[in-house]
Amino acid sequence: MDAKQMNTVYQVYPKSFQDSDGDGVGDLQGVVSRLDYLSWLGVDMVWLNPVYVSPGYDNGYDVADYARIDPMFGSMEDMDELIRKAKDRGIGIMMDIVANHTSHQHDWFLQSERDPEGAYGDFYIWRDTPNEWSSFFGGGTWTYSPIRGQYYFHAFAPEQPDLNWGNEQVRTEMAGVLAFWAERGVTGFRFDVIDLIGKDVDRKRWLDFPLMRRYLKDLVAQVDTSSLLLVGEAGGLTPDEILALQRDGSLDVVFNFEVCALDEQAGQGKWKLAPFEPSRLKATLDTWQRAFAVEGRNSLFWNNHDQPRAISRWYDGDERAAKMLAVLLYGLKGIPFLYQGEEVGMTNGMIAPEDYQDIETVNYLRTGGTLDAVRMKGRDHARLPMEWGEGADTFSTGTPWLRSLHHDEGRDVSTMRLDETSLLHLYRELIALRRTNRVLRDGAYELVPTEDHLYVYRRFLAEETPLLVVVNLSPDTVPIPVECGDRLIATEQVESPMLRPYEAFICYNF
Ligand code: TEU
Repeated sequence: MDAKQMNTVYQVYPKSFQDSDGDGVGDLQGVVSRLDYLSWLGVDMVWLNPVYVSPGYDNGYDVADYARIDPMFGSMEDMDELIRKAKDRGIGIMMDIVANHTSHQHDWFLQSERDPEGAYGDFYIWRDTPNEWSSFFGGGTWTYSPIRGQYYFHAFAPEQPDLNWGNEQVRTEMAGVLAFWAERGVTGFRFDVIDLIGKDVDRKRWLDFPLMRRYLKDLVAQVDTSSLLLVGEAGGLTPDEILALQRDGSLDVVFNFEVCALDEQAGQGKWKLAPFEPSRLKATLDTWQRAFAVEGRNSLFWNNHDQPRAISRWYDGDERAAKMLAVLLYGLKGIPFLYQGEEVGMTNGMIAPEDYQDIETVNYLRTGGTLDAVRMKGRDHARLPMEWGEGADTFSTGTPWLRSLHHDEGRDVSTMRLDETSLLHLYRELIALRRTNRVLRDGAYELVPTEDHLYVYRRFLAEETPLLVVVNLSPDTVPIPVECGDRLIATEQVESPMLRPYEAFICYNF
């Protein structure tokens, strides 16, 4: 398996995927027990959110030891078993590399705090006088350490001090982390907020691109990544900057969040909601598809552990819209990322106000935030336990660490597996189609001009028969605007001369 030619990556949020020991928290043996399901679904890589030792202020994105597994998730033996058993099924494992910051309990930080002149003294960003800058989780970016008598910088929580990427030693240590996991047999890395390694704290700039590019190149050059899929989470990069990193061989694809922000008021942060407009979805996707129409690749996703369910935020949970979004995304050029539960149409559910746990949401509510915004954008809504089914076949035999007060009837794996017309089967067919159809996987992209409530695009590759992806973004029944050949896949079972509400299909274009 060539990881660089990956078809579909499935994202597992380990805390919420499958609990194997009844403590209400998902774990690595739980993932192992679901490998047959993932293999049936047809995915070829699993991105695991962080499972390293962590005090858990940000659910594992505060790493205290990159080379050990948190006991909450199991042991290194469990991890090795997962890598091995996944490989037996042709599935690779992608590790989440949190390189911008560590936990305040990481040994590097403890030493940096105590001994400014020591080996780790310059591993973090220390200043005598802080400037005024807001962190992503609310509050300022600087916290005073009485031990060192200086302030340290943190883009996120005070428990997540930022590493000093200007220090060559930091890059070498992080390359060591990559090498450690590559040797254990993982097939990819997802670099958390990797654009932030190039920030300029004194000038209050989150991104100095040439700096970021240089640091990342230096990191990647120290490890053999030729057969690993490199994914960067980097919301601040332009398409041209991404292309530059792809040419460098530093990243294969990048997560950008323009689509996720379509229901936000521009520039006002994630909590200020704006009505979702399908025409803007089309325009944004089209811009990104054009940017990588010939060279490079996009990442394709609707949700992740930070982005609550798109069908809840945009389409009131409508299952027809879920199918439409599936066909729309799997028709595009790039690598699709499927977030656990998306394949059964999981929605944001309903969380009791006192049950919110995410640091970002808790801070927001504490400082006067509204529940309406949290119910749409609060990250806990993306982290509800996977809906496997009823009875013994559930997420946990114990009390889940996070609970939804509302469950959508029939939207679970065991129910949908029995129904060949279900969303789950549609995803399985789409994944299989991308595996076999070169045009879908590698073909160029071209927009077919239509009215705003429709999104029609063409995919073509050399002498292969081109494809058309026809999507009705609206809840209205409308005429089909183009001539279509045979259909390869569709949201509806029976063809109709009109496009029904949220209908979508892929057909040949003669
Ligand atoms: O997220 C980065 C990021 O940009 C978030 O601040 C994002 O804007 C926010 O979650 C939206 O609500 C990554 C991880 O995916 C996230 O889980 C971590 O909390 C964060 O980095 C810090 O490591």
